[in-house]
Amino acid sequence: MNINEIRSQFPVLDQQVYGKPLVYLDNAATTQKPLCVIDRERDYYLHENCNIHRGVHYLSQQATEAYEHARQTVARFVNAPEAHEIVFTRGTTESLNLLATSLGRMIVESETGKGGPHCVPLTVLVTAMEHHSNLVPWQQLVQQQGGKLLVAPMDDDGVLDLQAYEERLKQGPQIVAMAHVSNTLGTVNPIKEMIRLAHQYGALTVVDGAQSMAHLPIDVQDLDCDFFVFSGHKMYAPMGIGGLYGKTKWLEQMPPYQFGGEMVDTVSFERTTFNKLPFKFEAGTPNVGAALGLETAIGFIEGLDRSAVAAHEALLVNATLERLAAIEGMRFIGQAPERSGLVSFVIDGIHPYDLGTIIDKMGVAVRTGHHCAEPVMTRFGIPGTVRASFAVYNTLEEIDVFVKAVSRAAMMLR
Ligand code: 7TS
Repeated sequence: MNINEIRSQFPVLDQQVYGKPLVYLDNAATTQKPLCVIDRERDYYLHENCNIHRGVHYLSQQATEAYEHARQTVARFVNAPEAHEIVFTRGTTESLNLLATSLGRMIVESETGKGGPHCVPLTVLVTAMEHHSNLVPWQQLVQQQGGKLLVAPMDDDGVLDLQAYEERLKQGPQIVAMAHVSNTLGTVNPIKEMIRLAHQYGALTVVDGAQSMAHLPIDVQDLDCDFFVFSGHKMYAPMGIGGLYGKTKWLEQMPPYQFGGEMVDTVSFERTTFNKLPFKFEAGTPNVGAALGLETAIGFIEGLDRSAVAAHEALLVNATLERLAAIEGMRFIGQAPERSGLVSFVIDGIHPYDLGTIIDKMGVAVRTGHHCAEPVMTRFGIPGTVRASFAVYNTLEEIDVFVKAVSRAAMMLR
């Protein structure tokens, strides 16, 4: 893999901040975008912009075709059997809110009989390492409903306790929502086994793939998950686009999430019937340009040697762990043997925010804080971590700059 050639496709990396070369290690928050993605979106607005699915005229038809082609590309990328099983959303958060609302209603209605007077309390199982996006929507759903949120714990290394997970499954959750990769710990969860177990106990499974899509091959049929959600902007695509995969049999039964144009079939003042999949879940004008950018980003990822990328990212993680370990008071948060793409840590006696602020002045961009996973911080008894997260364009030289910056900052703050 020629990293310099790859870096040349990301002009944003080639700049100085505070007079220092930028070292961008905040890729779990959002990756940078290659020129091909930027150009694709620009081209759309230069030549193709039009609202879709509604027009008989040339531009509208072209844009509709391109948008639906992007859907097919996403379906192929995650090995979904049907393109209509991919619903475009703004990203992971919107996908999860859609599911909490719509899937929650589907289960309640199917268990009580439509319009029945009694609500069946919903039970949802999540893991202890969820991002707030895969926790709060489920928590709010069960709370509104008098139901229960169950949490599968993890050990001190940030590894999920599979036995405790199975114990929770015995309490009969209807839905299990799990991070594929933790955004704070880097843990890769054994989701295939978790999905198998969940199904054995009759639960539906939702996989939060926000941190995995760019790093790991995804095959929703092999995983047999019921739903898989993701954000484009964490996989070299524009912001404002993402999606969800769902098995047809569930998407067919689920009620719409938002109402308006596009998602309807016929409308009168008395009654509305809804459009077929996936349009039933895509109310209003979608972000067409970003969807085309997402398709191009998938092409960018597929154009790389994915096993070489994984090896490169593992090299960056291992080098970071090894070099940071020499710093006095270093404590890594998340030491799972199966990990991906990031390193989180605290240094005794130093607030992560202070450290992040100082190394920012040295040109190094990392994230500090709770990373929208406050319960993880509570679990480890810390206010937050410093997190360095990697993408294909990061180099060992950048790791060196980062480790030296951390080391200097730690000396200054002691
Ligand atoms: N789930 C996980 C595992 C995430 O890492 C994130 C974003 C989300 C859900 C939400 O994704 P969104 O695209 O809808 O915002 N994670 C982070 C992060 O780690 N730093 O900034 C955003």
